[in-house]
Amino acid sequence: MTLTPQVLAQLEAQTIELPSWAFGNSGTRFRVFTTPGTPRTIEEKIADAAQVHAVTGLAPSVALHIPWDRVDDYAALARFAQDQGLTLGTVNSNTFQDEAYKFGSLTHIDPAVRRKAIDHHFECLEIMDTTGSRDLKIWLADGTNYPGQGDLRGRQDRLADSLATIYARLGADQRLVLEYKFFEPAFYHTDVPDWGTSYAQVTALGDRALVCLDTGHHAPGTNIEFIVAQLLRLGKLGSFDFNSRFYADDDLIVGAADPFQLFRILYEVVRGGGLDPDSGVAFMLDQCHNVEDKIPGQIRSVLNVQEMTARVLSVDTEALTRAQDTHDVLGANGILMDAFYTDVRPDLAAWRESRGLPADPMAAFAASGYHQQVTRDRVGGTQAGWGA
Ligand code: LRH
Ligand code: MN
Ligand code: MN
Repeated sequence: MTLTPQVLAQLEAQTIELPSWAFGNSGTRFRVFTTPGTPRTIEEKIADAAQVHAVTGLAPSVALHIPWDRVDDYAALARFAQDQGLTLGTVNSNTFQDEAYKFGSLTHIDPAVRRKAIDHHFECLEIMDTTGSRDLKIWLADGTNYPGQGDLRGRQDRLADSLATIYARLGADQRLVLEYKFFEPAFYHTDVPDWGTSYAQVTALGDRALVCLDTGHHAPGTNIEFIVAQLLRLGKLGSFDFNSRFYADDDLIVGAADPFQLFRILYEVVRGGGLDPDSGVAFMLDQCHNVEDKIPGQIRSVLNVQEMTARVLSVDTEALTRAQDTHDVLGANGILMDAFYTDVRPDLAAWRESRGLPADPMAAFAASGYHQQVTRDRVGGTQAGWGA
């Protein structure tokens, strides 16, 4: 075994939250391909998420996106999730698909539109009160397309006001996490484009406001692991939206495009204490599966995160520190690369089996017949939300 009992104990505590929208149909602006067996309701999305947890033991909670997952009775939904062995996690607000928000939501010049956007966040907080969710995640599409279109400074000020109003409504155990994204759908400027802006805004709010880092939301070449290190150092890393990208906000399977980047990010997470259960750092996926099967896509994703975490935990940190302190440049780099190139999969398979989980979760799901069953049972899937 390469993985020591201490490493396995740390891995045992790791959980990764699944996005409800990963189970629905989604697409690009060119086409949404439908898939037989796609969930028609949030309950069916939760049932699919339960399959991921059943074969991996890694994903005990599901994030909701409102209004995509709006229901009449959230207490009943929470009970439904519980019966499936899951809890309802982060609640994501959505102010990017309503006609009223064409020129902004929390930053809008018109107080009536800002009020509508704030009220939507109050609805999300009420849902969280019922479901027991801890985190309200805010991502804004707000921004402009042309220089001069809006007053950058005024928009920041209005954002600060709106966020303060929402923050004032948080329950004692609730948190607000503010996600940034450098462009899209706005192309000239985005009101929360980077970690610095998110950090400045949440720091003004208080201790229970933190930054959400979506790994797909940076310019090419950005050193994301540095941002992770800095936010952990500042005590302001609230959560991750994991996914991977080649070009823009591709929302592909985490660790697929650049496994080494995922390793480097997770190295800084571990180094900064972000894996400790009391660190408050939430691991989530934010992905869509447009051409591949969705449940296996999510299984592969959580396994990718676990495998890369295991490799990071096998870094010989003592030797690395020694090499760093003595300016042994190639030695230090070699120690990190040794861990990156370590194949932990056989160890993880054996460990899974020892805990009553399938050695090969992908194969176990394929053999379960679940996909064939839901394909027979479900006719006419709903979209994940992008077109809904
Ligand atoms: C925005 C984003 C944000 C949304 C999700 C569907 O690009 O990453 O987290 O809520 O996609
Ligand atoms: Mn995201
Ligand atoms: Mn995104």
